[in-house]
Amino acid sequence: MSATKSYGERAKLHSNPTAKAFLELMERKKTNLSLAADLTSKAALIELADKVGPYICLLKTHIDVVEDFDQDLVDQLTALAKKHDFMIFEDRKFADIGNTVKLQYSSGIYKIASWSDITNAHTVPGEGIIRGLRDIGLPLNRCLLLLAEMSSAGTLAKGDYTTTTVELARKYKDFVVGFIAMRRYEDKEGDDFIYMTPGVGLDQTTDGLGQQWKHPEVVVRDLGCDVIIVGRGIYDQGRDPAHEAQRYQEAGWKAYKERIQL
Ligand code: 5FU
Repeated sequence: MSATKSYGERAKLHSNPTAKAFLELMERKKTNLSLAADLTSKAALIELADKVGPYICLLKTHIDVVEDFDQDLVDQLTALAKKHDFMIFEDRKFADIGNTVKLQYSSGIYKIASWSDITNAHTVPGEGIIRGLRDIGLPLNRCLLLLAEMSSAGTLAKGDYTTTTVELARKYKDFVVGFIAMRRYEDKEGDDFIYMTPGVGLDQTTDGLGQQWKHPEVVVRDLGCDVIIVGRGIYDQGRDPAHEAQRYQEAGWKAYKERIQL
């Protein structure tokens, strides 16, 4: 069961090079925290990534909310990823047919495939979306998460939709390394998916717009997820991002240690 193995043990066994490198990074840096950096200014995003960088394994971006986006932002984020030892995940949530997502992933203003180690996709269109993204991403050593569930109230991603999404991930294991999910699913022989979970908060439970925040203990220890994705809990006005990130790093790591019973 991958839930009770350490990230380091899982890294040794993993067949996907990017997932392997990511699991090694978490073990080395002792963090399973991803920052959801939903800021609209380039300077603010860079400043936040630099402050929080020491505590995270993954910087999650929504690059299309940045008002003054340019290639220099990408260069600076990539440099910070090297400086602080984290990976980058553009939370693009692709959702179109294979041919269109190939263009959206490789081209346009953002050229996501050229800089984002990990991205994600809905499975609404069927398996063509995975094949399209894989054509672009695999030669660049990128990898994909599928949205098997969402954190928001009333989400339609549940039941058979989730089950079929997991089956699709198994079919394209060379590129699909995990899920956006609210809990860990039962492993089948040979599975080792990475479970990343948004909707995590230490201090609040809702934002009044459908977001639902759970405690890291529940998410990692009790529900078996691997990575906690935290945004406003770290950078909301009045908070000290480095201090909050450290709190979340400690809480996430403690919950993980309890899970693997070290
Ligand atoms: F796929 C999902 C999801 O189901 N829920 C989410 O909240 C993604 N998210 C993202 O995680 C969302 O787009 C934000 O970027 C982030 C959560 O930020 P918060 O400020 O911690 O609520």
